[in-house]
Amino acid sequence: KQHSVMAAIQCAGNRRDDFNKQKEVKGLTWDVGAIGNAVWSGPKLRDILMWAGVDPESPELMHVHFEGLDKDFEKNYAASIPIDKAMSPAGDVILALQMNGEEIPIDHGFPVRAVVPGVVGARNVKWLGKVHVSKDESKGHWQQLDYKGFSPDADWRSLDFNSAPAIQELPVQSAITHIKPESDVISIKGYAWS
Ligand SMILES: Nc1nc2c(c(=O)[nH]1)N[C@H]1C(S)=C(S)[C@@H](COP(=O)(O)O)O[C@H]1N2
Ligand SMILES: [Mo]
Repeated sequence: KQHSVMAAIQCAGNRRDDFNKQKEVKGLTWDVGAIGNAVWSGPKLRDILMWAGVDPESPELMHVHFEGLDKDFEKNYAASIPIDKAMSPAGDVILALQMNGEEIPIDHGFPVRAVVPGVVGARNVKWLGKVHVSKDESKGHWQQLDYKGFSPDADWRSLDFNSAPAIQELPVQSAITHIKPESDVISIKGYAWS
């Protein structure tokens, strides 16, 4: 059964340039644009996993893994999400076959993309090649050695990545994208996301 969900997908690095003004952080210096909204359509991940016989109550099955067909660090891109997010009866995680009612553009994950609304971009795996369920979290580079949250007093030069959990959900975000003075008013545009 096909479902549609509108989801803004945001990179954890969105507004990193603003962070840099407070304290130096590492990574591409994104301004406010590392976020994008679309309507995604495809089967629910929950339905696929139930069809495949996955028992949501099994203590052996804690994380759903996604593997992309692309490689970096000589390994396929890999990430995982907690099973509760994937299997919740109210769940909205889908294996998208369409974006805005058309084939997904290649840059955004053609032919299949895992869309995990509310969860950081890095877990919304594009060019999806494989899904599996495991007791452990993904060992992928971007799950273990990047995209983790640290306290403000941490210094990126001396981070112990094993000491922090992988980012899944993100805090509320908002930004102003346009400020245009008109005759007697100022027109302002922006976005807010939670
Ligand atoms: N297979 C695969 N999926 C991926 C990535 C990747 O490198 N490979 N990058 C992730 C990251 S870090 C982000 S922020 C989003 C970006 O999605 P977009 O290109 O549709 O904006 O894709 C995610 N999914
Ligand atoms: Mo990202």
